[in-house]
Amino acid sequence: MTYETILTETRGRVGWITLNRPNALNALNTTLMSEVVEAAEAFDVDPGIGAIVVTGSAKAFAAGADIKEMEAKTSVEMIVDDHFGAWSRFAAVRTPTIAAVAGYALGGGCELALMCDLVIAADSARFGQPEITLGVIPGMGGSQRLARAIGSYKTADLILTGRTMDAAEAERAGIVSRVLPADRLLDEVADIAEGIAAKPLPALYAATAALDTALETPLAEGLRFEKQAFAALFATEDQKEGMAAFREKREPRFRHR
Ligand code: CO8
Repeated sequence: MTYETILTETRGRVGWITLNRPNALNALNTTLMSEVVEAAEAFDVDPGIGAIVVTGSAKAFAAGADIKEMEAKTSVEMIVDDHFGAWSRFAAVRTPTIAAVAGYALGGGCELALMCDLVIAADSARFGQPEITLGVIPGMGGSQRLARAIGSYKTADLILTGRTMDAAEAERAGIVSRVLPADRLLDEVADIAEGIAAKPLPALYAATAALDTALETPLAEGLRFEKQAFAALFATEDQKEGMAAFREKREPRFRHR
C-alpha cells in the first residue's frame, strides 16, 4: 500500500508506521490522520502482527496538528466535521502500540504518543502542549490523558505555560516508558516490539484492554474486568502451553502468535 504522508513496513510480526512529512516536521493534517488510522487498523486485524510501532524522524516525531490546515476553520466546521475525530480509532486498536519518539512531540504529536501503550523516547525528545500560545488548548486528548498519566499540577504547568519538557523530565513525570540514546532508538524499539509481538495474541489483547480499562473506569469496575479477562485466558491453548513450558523448563511454542 502506498501512502502520501506515511511509510509502512512489516518486519516479522511488527507493523511499522513512519510519519513522513519532513517539510512540515510531520505536522498532523487530515490526510496523515486518515492514513495512520487506515494503516494501524489494517495491522490490527492482521493476526500476523503482534505490535505496531509509530515513529517520525530524528528531528520530529510530530510538531503538532497542522496549524496551516486548521487556521481558517470555523468553530462550526470543527464541530460538524469532527476534525481529527478519527484519531479515536487509532487509540482503540487492540494490538500493542509503541511510540518511538525522537525530537519534537508537541501538541497533537505529544497526544498521538500518549495514545500509544508504550512511549520509548530518544534522549533528543521534547514533549509539550504549546496550544495555549496559539490561542487554543489541546484537542486530541492531551488535557485528559496527561492529567491521568502525570497528575493535574504537572499537566497544568505544560498546558498553561506551553513549555516543553525533555526526555528525562518526561520519563520522571511518567509519560515515557524508557529513554534511549538517539542513535539506538529504532534498533532497541525493534527489539522491544519483536519481544512483545512474540507473546500470544489473546493475552496481548486482554492486556491492552485491561490497561485501557484502568484509565477509563473506577477501580472496582477495573478490578472486575481484570478478574474476568484473567479467567477467560484459561480457555486458551496458549495459557496451557505457557504454563506447561514453565513446568517443563522449555521455551513456549505459542499457537496464536
Ligand atoms: N503545523 C504546520 N506546519 C508546521 C508545524 C505545525 N504544527 N510545525 C512546524 N511546521 C512547519 C513550519 O511551518 C515550517 O514550514 P516552512 O518551512 O514551510 O515555513 C517547517 O515545518 C519547519 O518548521 P520550523 O522552521 O518552525 O522549524 P524550527 O526548527 O525552527 O522549529 C518548532 C521547530 C519549534 C517545532 C516549530 O516548528 C514550532 O513551534 N511548531 C509548532 C508547534 C506547535 O505549536 N504545535 C501545536 C500545534 S496545535 C495542535 O497540535 C492541536 C492538536 C489538537 C487538534 C485537535 C483538533 C480537533
